This record gives sequence, structure tokens and C-alpha cells, in this order.
Amino acid sequence: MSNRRSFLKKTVIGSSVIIPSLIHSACQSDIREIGENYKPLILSTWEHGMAANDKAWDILTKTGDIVEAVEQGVKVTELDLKNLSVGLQGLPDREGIATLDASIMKGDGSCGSVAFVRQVKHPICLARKVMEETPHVMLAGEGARQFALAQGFPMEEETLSPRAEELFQEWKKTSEYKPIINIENHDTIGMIALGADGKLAGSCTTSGLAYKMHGRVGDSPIIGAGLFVDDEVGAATATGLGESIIRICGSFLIVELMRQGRSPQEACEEAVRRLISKNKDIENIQAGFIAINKDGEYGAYAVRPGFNFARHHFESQELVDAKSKF
Ligand code: SD4
Repeated sequence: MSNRRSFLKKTVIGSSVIIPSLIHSACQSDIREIGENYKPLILSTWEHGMAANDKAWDILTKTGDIVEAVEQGVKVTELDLKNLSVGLQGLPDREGIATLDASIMKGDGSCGSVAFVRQVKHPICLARKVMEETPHVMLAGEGARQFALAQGFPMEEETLSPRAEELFQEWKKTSEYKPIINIENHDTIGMIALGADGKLAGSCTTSGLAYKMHGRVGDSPIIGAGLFVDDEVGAATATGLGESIIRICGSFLIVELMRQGRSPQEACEEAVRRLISKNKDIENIQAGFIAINKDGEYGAYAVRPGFNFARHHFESQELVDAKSKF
């Protein structure tokens, strides 16, 4: 922590007469300016984040284009046929239809997302188009599909991948809706990145919960829930049971906690505590968060064991097991 920031902290704690607005502007002015030298860092949820990070790192370090990096990075996962929770090969809803959610955000507040979209292989690219080509933030369902057509996206056949079809047929025997922790419903990819120029961006893409109700939308396309990025502070993204994450505005909460001086690790832990306190049936819920700040610090925390994340920076790339509450 910079001397200036520790001084500010002491000042705030040591005085009972500071006016809140002054505290706010003091904290704001403590933030490093974009353009100083930052150490690039990329974090992604789960093991598939390793391959996604590789792609994103390549783009970030060669071109410095952080939005391109987070878009192209998670596209790798959208194409990964082994992944049953991201892309059109993901497990379908209870009607046997794969519907996808995705979002992308820049640290200057620009963002775009798509929800409940069908037949689009790369929902993350469509989310970026919403951000860059429309006056809106979010398009859903048939409207999102129409927009994709208008933007020249190819429409894919609505057939399930062989593995998804097999599992769906198996599921139909009981048609019981029951998320299985860390397996069928928790492989969303969320990626957050810091560039050498101090700018941040993030992306998040998923097929959502397996066998969800038709029309169900999770946290991943909801700015502030599944993803939040602010160039003044840092970035956070989420994976896990979307309903539990939406209830606490998880990613926004983490970025705001970091703004108030918490480290990324402390902020992720506080978000998990909040999530546990606001969700019933917590024994059947897994949710995990990752976060980075502009000092290149990072953190991760989950409700229960089993969550890991991929980290890529100059010295190394590694898969890290996150700590958990239970
Ligand atoms: C959702 N957060 O739709 C996502 C689920 C997830 O892999 O993490 N899926 O609720």
C-alpha cells in the first residue's frame, strides 16, 4: 500500500470530524492515474481459464488491447467441446435447448451483455457488439438473436452436442432439477485483466445452469452481479449459483469494498460472507469470486472447496486453488 494511502487510512480512522464527502474525494484522489506503469495480470475462473488466459495474454502483451484480450480469451472456452457449461455445447435447459448468457465490461464504464440467446456460437462477441454498436447495455432472447443476424453472425443448428444429448436424455428419466456443486453448474468462465497502461476489462460467458427453466437468466450477463470493472479500483467476476450471486450484486460489491480499502482477498471473503447470510439452503450452494486491483494484487474465495482459478502474469502462469468458507 502506498504511504499516501496508509496516511489516508490513518487520517480517516483517527478523526471523528471528517465530512463524508471529503473522505470520498480523498479516496478518489488516492487512486493511481492511468498511464503509470502497471504489471499486466489476467485471472480466469476454473482450470479452463489456463487456455483462455494464454490466448488473452498473447493479445494483451502483443497489442495492449485489453478488450480484445478478454473477448478472444473466453472465446477459447466457448469453443471447448469438453466444457458442458459454456457455449452451445453446454447442457441445455429443461426443454432441451441451449441458451447462453455473456457480458463484457471496460473499466471506463462501457459494457454490453446478452442473455437467453440461442444459436450464437460466440455470445461474448455479441455482448461486445451490444457494447460498441448499440445505445443499450443488454439484449435478451429473440431480440439478441435478431441483432446477431443483423450483425452478420452465423446461426448455428439447434442440435445438442453428443455428450449434452446423452446427459439430457439421462436427466429426462427423472427430470429432477438439482444443481450438483462444482460439477454440472459451475464452469462458467469469468476473466478479469489489468493492462500495462492501468486499464482494466473483464468478460464472462456461460450456458448457465443445466436443466434450468426455459427463460432463466443467471448472474453472468448482469453487470454488477457476474462481472464488474472500474478503472479507478479493480475488477471482479463470479461463478456458481447465479441466483445467490445476483442477490448480493456480488462483483459490484467486491469492487466497492476494494474502493473502500479492502484487499481483493478481503473483498472476496466479505462477499462470500454476505452471500451466505442472504441465501437459504446454503448447503446446496457453491459460488466463487475472483478479484484484482490496480496494484496487481488479487484474491479469490468460494463458499465451499473445489473452486480454482487460472492466473497469468509476467513471471508465470498457474492454476491456484481458492480458499473457501466451509
Ligand atoms: C449461472 N453463474 O448461470 C452461472 C453458472 C455457472 O457454469 O457458474 N455455470 O448461474
